[in-house]
Amino acid sequence: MFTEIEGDFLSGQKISEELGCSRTAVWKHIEDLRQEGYELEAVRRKGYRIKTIPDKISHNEISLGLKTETLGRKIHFEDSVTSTQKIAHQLAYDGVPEGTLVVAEEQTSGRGRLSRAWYSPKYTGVWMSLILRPNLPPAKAPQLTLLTAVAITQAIEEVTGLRPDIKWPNDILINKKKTVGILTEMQAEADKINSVIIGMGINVNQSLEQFPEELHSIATSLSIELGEKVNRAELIQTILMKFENLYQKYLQHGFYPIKLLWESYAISIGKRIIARTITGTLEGKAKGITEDGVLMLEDDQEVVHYIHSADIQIGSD
Ligand code: BTX
Repeated sequence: MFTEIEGDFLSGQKISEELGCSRTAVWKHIEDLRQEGYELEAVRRKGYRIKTIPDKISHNEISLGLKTETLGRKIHFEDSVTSTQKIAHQLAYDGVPEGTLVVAEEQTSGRGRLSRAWYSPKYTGVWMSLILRPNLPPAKAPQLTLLTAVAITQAIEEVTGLRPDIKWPNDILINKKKTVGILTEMQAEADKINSVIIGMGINVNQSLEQFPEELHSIATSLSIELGEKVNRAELIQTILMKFENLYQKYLQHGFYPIKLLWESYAISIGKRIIARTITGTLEGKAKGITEDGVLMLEDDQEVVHYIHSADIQIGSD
């Protein structure tokens, strides 16, 4: 009915009469459309009008014009999944080649670290998992989180002109608000990685109202910061290009060149921070990262602590 009326108002009464359903059912369907990314205007006595239709991406849009050698050469694309990580784990276990990418328009149970939830609404973000098979010991896998952060930051800069900051280890912030989350998981034996699965969640085209209330003060999207919509397929292609470039450098020359780039985007270094780890909370100055990507925190007694995993809160300089 909305297609036929071509952008004009359609009253709830008319929809309910024509479809033979209640006004409540109409309202529910309208809410479903909103969830799917349609922007609808509701005006009293006039009804509903579709303002914008969702901007979908497709397998073709991602692969056409992609210039990488291995990353994203095989793409597993889905409209809706529980979590791209879950699918990627199964594919990795089944033996798919390095560079295989799982992309979804929506995740119904996207996840962050420590089983936290990652909000991944339809048609608005980039929710994807990349499968790598580096010939490395498992202890090196966290370096790939930092490499991923650099690749995504460079891609955001190139596509939007925005200047993101990286907060150790896995957040990318714009104007101090979380725009990207990275989740690195692996399948490994004691001394050998079988596969690393890198989950990337990027808020691209959400408006502030499309975030749940509890994220309003801590999260943002590229379009909120830029003031215009961003082409998600182009962003994915650019991330894959940057990633491949850095990954080749990393495999050839080790972590050092990546570390330098990472430091150039890091927001926490030199600042007072609070690090919440599983075993307790530490406070002090962030000195930098080691050659392995481990965070060095110097406390007020000038003791340096090496932090492998934590949530970081940034204080003053
Ligand atoms: P994290 O544990 O650092 O962050 C999770 C926290 O971030 C949540 O507890 C919440 O406070 C906040 N949060 C949740 N959703 C969002 C959002 N959309 N934007 C900003 N903040 C949010 C970060 O974990 C790692 C996230 C990885 C997500 C990708 S998406 C593709 C792949 N599949 C999957 O299930 N996870 C990864």
